[in-house]
Amino acid sequence: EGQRLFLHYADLTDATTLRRLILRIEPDELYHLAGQSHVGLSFEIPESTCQETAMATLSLLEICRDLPKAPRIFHAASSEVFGSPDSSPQTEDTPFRPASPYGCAKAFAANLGSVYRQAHGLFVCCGIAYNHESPRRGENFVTRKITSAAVRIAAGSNEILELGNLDSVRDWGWAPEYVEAMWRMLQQDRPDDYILATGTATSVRDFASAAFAAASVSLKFSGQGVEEIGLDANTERILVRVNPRFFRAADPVGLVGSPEHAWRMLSWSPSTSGTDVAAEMVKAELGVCHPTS
Ligand code: G4F
Repeated sequence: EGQRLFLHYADLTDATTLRRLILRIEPDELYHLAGQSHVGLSFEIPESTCQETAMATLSLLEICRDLPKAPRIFHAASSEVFGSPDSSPQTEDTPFRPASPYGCAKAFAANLGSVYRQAHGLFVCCGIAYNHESPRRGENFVTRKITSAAVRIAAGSNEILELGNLDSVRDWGWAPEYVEAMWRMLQQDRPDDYILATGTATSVRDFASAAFAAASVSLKFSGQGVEEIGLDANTERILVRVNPRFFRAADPVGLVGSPEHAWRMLSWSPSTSGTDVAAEMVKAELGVCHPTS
C-alpha cells in the first residue's frame, strides 16, 4: 500500500517475457524508451543495436496488437532518422535519411509505428526526439562528459578533457520537459507523430564554454581542426584538446528541429536552450537542482 512504482525484470530481446509481463500488468499507457542509444557505438555493435531498437519495437507492437485492450503506446524515435537533412529546421514531413546503424534502426521502428497505427488501429505516438539531456546522462555522451569534467577541473583536477568534433552542432534540450511532451501525446484524442526539439542549435565548443563558465572557469579556444585547444583564459593552462578517437565514421550536420506541431497540438514549448542545459547540468553536478528535475 502506498507504493506506486514496481520494477519487473525483462529484456528487450526476450519477447516471451515482454508478452507475459504486458499481459499481467495490463498497462493503459506504454512508454518505449529503451535500447542501445549511443550513436557512435552503433557503428561498432550494429547487430545488437538493431535487435534492441528495431526488432524489439516490432515485438512490442505485435504483443500489443494481440491484446483485447491495447495500451496507448509512446515510441521514442530520434533526430538521427534524418541523418544530415537538406533543410533546417526539420519537421514531421522531413524525409528519413539515416546515416548510422542506430538511425536506421530508429527509422525502421518509427515507420512501423505509423504502419501499426494505420493498419491495426493501434494508438501509437512517435516522438522524434532531439538530444535531451539531464544529470542522468551517461558520461559517454558529450554533454555529461563535458559537465562532469568541468566540475572536476574547477575543483582542482589536473586532467585535460579530450573531445571529438568541436564544430558538431546539436539541438540540445532539457529531458524533463521532453518527458512532459511524451505524456501529453498519450492524452490526445488521436495518435500522431511529433518533433521534440528546442529549435536552437549549439556547437560542442559553445556547450563546453557554457559548462566551464557555469563552473566559474573562463574557457577560450585557439587553433583549428585537430590542433584546436581550450585554454583557461586567466592562467593559459590547457583544459580541452581534440582527440580524433572521438570522431564518428559519419556524423549528421544541420540537426535542428521545429517544435511547432507539438506547440500547436500539445501546447508544449521547451524553455531550456543548449547553453542553459549546460549550466543546469553543472549546477546539478555541484548539488544545486533544476526545479523540474
Ligand atoms: O552526446 P552524443 O554522443 O549524442 P548523439 O550522437 O547526438 O546522440 C544522442 O542524441 C540522439 C538524438 O536525440 C539520440 F537519438 C541518441 O540516442 C543520443 O541520445 O554526441 C553529440 C555530438 C556528436 O556530433 C558527436 O560527434 O557530440 C559530438 N562529440 C564531440 N566530442 C562527441 C564527443 N560525442 C561524444 N559522445 N563524445 C565526445 O567526446
